[in-house]
Amino acid sequence: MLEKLKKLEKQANLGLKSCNSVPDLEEWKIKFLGRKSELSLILKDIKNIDVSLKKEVGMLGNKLRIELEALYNDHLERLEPSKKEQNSSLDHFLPGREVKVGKLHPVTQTLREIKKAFSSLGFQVAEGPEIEWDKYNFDMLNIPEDHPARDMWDTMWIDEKMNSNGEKMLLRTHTSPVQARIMESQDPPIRVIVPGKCYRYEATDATHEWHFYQVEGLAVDKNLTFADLKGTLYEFAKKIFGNDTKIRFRCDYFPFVEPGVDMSIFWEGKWLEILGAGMVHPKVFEKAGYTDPNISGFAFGMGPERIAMIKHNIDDIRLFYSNDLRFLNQF
Ligand code: FA5
Repeated sequence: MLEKLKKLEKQANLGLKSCNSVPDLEEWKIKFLGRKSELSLILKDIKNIDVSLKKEVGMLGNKLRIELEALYNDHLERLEPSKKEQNSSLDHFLPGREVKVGKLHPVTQTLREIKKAFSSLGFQVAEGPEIEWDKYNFDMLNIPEDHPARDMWDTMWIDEKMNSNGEKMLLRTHTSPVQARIMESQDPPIRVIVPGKCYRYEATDATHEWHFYQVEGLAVDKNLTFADLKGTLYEFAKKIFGNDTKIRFRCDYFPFVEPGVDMSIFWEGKWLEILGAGMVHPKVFEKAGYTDPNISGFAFGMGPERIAMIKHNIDDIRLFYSNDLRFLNQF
C-alpha cells in the first residue's frame, strides 16, 4: 500500500507537467483527487487494512492529498490567475470604503495658535493638575477662607479628598494655581503660559460653560511694569486677531493682582471679555517666598473658547462641547 502511494505521487507529478490548459488540469484533478481516484479509494478503505500499516498509510495518504491539492491550486493560478480569484469570495468590483480622516477640535486649533503666538514672544509652556488643593487654587493666590472673592468661582469640591492639615481638593476653577506652583519651585526670570481645563459650578449660557479652557500667563523679572503687560497682550491680540482689532482694557478686581484689568475685543457690535490680567500682588510673591524688592511681574488668564468664538463667528459657546459633527466639521 505504501508503495502504491509513492507510485501515485510520482504519477501525479509527472501528469501535472503535461497539463497545459485548465481542462487538462481539471482532468488531472479528477484522476488524482476525485471521489473515485485511487488515492480516495485507499483512504476510504483504510479501515480494512492491516493494523500495523494503518497509521503509516493514513498519514502518508493524507499528506499526499494535501500536497496534490496545493499543487492543483498553484498550477491553476499559473494557468489562469483570475480563475483562482473567481473561486474565492473576493469581489474586486465592490466600491471601496471611504477613509475618514479626523481633524483637530476648533478649541485645540485655537490653543495651538495661542501657544505659537506666546512662543514667539519668548514664553515657555507649563502644565498643572486639574484636581487641585484649595491652598493653590485660593490661599497662595491671596484668597483666604473668608475672602468674598471665593464666591467669584463657584467651586466643585471633591468630598473625600482632604489631607492631614484639613486641606480640601477641588476641580480647579482657573489656571492661576499653576502660577503659585511655578513660583514655589522656580526663581525668576519666569515667562510661562499654562493651557488647561477649568471647572465652575455655574449655569451655562451663550458665553459661559461649566467646563472650559484657560491659558494662564506669568512673567516675573526685575522691574517689569504695567507697560510690559499691555505691550505683551496687545502684541498677542494683533497676532491672533489681526492689526485692525479693537481692544479695550478696563479696571477689574482679582485678589492676586494689583492693579487688575480685563481685556475685551470688539466683536459683532459689542465688547467680549477674553481675559483677566494684572501686576502680581506683593502678597503672592511673599507666599511664594520671593523676597527681592526689585522683583515684579504680570499675569493673565484668558478663555480660548471665547477667542475661537470671535475668530470663527460662533455665537454660542455650548456648541463646542455638544459633539455635533455638523458643527465640528466646519473647522
Ligand atoms: C480668572 O479666572 C482669573 N484667574 C484670570 C486672571 C489670571 C486674572 C491672572 C489676573 C491674573 P475670570 O473668571 O475672569 O478670571 O476668567 C478669565 C477668562 O476665562 C475670562 O475672561 C473668560 O475668557 C474665561 N472664562 C471665565 N469663565 C468662563 C466660563 N464659564 N466659560 C467660558 N469661559 C470662561
